[in-house]
Amino acid sequence: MYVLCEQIKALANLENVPNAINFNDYDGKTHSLGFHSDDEPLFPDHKGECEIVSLSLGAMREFKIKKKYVSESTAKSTPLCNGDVLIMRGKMQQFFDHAVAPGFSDGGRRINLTFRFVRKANSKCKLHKMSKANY
Ligand SMILES: O=C(O)CCC(=O)C(=O)O
Ligand SMILES: [Mn+2]
Repeated sequence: MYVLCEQIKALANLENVPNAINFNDYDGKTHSLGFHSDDEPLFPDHKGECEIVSLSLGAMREFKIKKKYVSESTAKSTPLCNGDVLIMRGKMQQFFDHAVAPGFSDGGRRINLTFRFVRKANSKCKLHKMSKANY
């Protein structure tokens, strides 16, 4: 896992190695993720910014983005295909929501990994220790 985090650091030109990975398994076209933002207090740095690198594997799905507190009909979308890397950074989580829409798929399975920086990680966490995180 740590090697993968190092590769993501290089690929996305990150300053540090991510110390957390979130795994999503979309098993078929009905699985989806509603509008949300990853704005939990454990993610942002001292400037209130956070960096999340998302790797898509498998079936294509539609990724939607919209400003917070506005209608879902205003959302913009982009397809995420096998091998695509999407980077969410800056204050995006503060001002925008994102979602993975149902239905827009060939029906196959999609795996998504999001690489993150948890600022107040549990010091016993192996990945956190290996990343030598100091944030
Ligand atoms: O599956 C995706 O592309 C997005 C996943 C996501 O937004 C999340 O895990 O918070
Ligand atoms: Mn998210």
